[in-house]
Amino acid sequence: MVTVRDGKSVALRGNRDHPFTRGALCVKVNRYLEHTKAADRILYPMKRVGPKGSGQFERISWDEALAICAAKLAEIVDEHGGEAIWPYQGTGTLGYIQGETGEAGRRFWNVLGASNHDLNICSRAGRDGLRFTNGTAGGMDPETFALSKLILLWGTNTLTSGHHLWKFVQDARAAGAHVVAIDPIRTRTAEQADEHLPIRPGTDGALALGLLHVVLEEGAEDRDYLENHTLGWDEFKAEILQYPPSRVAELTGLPEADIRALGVRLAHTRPTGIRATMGLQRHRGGGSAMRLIACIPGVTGDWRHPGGGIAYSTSAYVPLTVDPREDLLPGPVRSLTMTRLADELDESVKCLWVYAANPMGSTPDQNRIRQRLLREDLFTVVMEQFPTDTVDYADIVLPATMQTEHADLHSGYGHMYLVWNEPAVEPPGECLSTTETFRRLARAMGLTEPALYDSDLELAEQLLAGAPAVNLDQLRKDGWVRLDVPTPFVPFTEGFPTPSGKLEFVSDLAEAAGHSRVATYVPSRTASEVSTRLTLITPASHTFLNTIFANNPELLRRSKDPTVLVNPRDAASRGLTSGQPARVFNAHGELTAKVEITDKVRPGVAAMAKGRWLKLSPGNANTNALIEEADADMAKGPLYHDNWVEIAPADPADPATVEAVEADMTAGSPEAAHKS
Ligand SMILES: Nc1nc2c(c(=O)[nH]1)N[C@H]1C(S)=C(S)[C@@H](COP(=O)(O)OP(=O)(O)OC[C@H]3O[C@@H](n4cnc5c(=O)[nH]c(N)nc54)[C@H](O)[C@@H]3O)O[C@H]1N2
Ligand SMILES: Nc1nc2c(c(=O)[nH]1)N[C@H]1C(S)=C(S)[C@@H](COP(=O)(O)OP(=O)(O)OC[C@H]3O[C@@H](n4cnc5c(=O)[nH]c(N)nc54)[C@H](O)[C@@H]3O)O[C@H]1N2
Ligand SMILES: [Mo]
Repeated sequence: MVTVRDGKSVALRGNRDHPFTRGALCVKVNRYLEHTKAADRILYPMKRVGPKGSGQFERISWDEALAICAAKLAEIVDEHGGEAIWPYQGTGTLGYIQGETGEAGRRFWNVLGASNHDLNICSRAGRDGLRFTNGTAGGMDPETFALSKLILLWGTNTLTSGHHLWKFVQDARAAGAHVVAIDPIRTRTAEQADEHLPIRPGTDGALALGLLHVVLEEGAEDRDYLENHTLGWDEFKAEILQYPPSRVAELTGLPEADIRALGVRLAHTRPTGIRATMGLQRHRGGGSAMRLIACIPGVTGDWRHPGGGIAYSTSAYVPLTVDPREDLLPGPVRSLTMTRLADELDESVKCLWVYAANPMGSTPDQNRIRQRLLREDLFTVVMEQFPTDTVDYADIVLPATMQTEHADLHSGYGHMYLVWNEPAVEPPGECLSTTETFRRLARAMGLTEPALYDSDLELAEQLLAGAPAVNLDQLRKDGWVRLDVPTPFVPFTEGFPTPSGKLEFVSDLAEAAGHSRVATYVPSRTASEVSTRLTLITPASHTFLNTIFANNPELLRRSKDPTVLVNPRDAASRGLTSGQPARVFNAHGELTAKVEITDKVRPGVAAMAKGRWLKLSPGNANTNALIEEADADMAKGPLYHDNWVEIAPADPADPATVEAVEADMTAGSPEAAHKS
């Protein structure tokens, strides 16, 4: 909620009446107003005046910017066909009107016949894995964790990446629940848990099978549930029996006694709630791991109880879609894959249109992407709020509004509410919302399709057609509404949305898609090899939201990054000392970071948070310089936590050492980000 005085936003607070957030904001969003007014905010359209990548621009009018874009798009469609345009949309906003879920702009792209964009960068591998088991990625209402007696926080850093859930974990604890974090890193969440299992990365599927092995040893499987609500138990049971705790201990690097103890606890604690989020599916075997973990409640019968089951994302419950009007397409178009930018941004692409995305900072294989963006015959447009590393490669930059300045409908993928975002202030400078930019662009191109000109409120009405119980006027007044589900919400009481209507331990769909028919353990890349190198994990930063806020001077200071966490054993064998600048490198690239020697990471693991801006980092690189462009087992998901790296002390004479860049940053920041 924004307090406005004289047309200016002066205060921001959470809505205390909201049942899920209860008014709490995170360290980042607490600074949101400050961020909307930041000195480096992009306020006007700009065109490139220096060489590609130089970040040198001059201000132009919207009329000129639209005329340039319209002419260029028309020329490309004429000469190369619409598929030469790649609308590269990211997750900068998840709003249903302005963001990825609402397909903002998609109708416009369909009229031009632009390539389709597969926005698979975040959570698709896990989603697909869950769908094979449950028919949907939707699971527990996160609020029902308050009712769980055993909570497994599995590959998720709740206190950093979704802290609103924590209150419900604490409520459960107050009622006697035991909380276990399963994570190769002792995160702040793991620190707060009752128990931490520092699992070897990418071996979670093996752990799931090992825990179920103990459940069987205890005779605690729910036979009635297995018989009536699941498919393929005999085959799956045979799979489980291949993973006794002794073998699982070897695979996961966890003590056999700990696996056994958790298995016994799982066997006898109902309800058990599993919170497994995106962290554990950023691996080669990530989709299969989610598929397998989702089998646990099928064996224990946990779906019978509120507070039992698995929760990944609640997006599947949000019934809002805006019709992207595929009928406007001139014919079938190819799909280009968000995580495959370095490969697929080839000569066949003549225009890269980036919005709510920062591929230079977010997408794997940064160094190859940079080379691609330098191509002289590529026309690059970036709609942005800030002068990101991607903006530096733009030919045209279009200034974008922020949340306080545009209308939107949100859901959040961790709760069961719809939220309305009413603009609180006028946009600064000449910033425009995504929808308004596409409306103006359509006009500049002389397009006559009426659906391209729907207003934000018309789009909101269309979205809400999927939720007949929700009235837009009421929602605008109240700010939020719970989805049309009971409280407490227990899913799958009427069966599972799978082909068999049951929870599927065996899946024909999985087999048809080239996976094992029975849910099985697929190790990650780095878990399937023995090596002296380190597995790099690059999870959420506590102070940034992906690359958002990473140019805020205070949050940048608080991040204390770039830091690479290394276990004392691995530091010793490399001659590393704490606080020392080091090179982190592999075949794809390298960066400079300060070494932190700590037993927070298990041996064999190096950890660095995601999200830094390259130009505010030593050596002009962030973790994505080290991430190979390679696919997870499902949905071509990225492998952000599944790469080998080496670490060596940095050459003190190298200008890219941490100290040199820190001195640089304090001298010029945040304007340092503006090169012109
Ligand atoms: N502060 C903050 N919050 C955020 C974000 C942010 O950037 N900053 N990003 C948002 C977005 S877009 C997303 S998708 C979510 C992501 O949030 P999460 O789903 O929490 O994902 P990650 O941060 O990638 O990883 C979570 C944890 O998984 C662990 N992990 C990595 N590999 C493995 C493994 O093989 N096995 C197991 N068991 N654990 C593993 C990591 O060590 C990490 O602690 O967070 C959202 N919230
Ligand atoms: N190494 C590593 N890399 C990762 C990950 C990881 O775990 N490790 N996680 C990945 C994940 S989970 C995700 S979701 C992706 C996210 O990657 P991206 O899709 O690139 O998303 P962000 O970095 O959050 O934001 C991109 C830009 O959107 C802009 N933006 C915000 N709101 C708006 C708006 O309303 N309009 C416009 N035009 N722009 C806006 C912001 O200023 C920001 O610069 O990153 C991935 N990158
Ligand atoms: Mo994400």
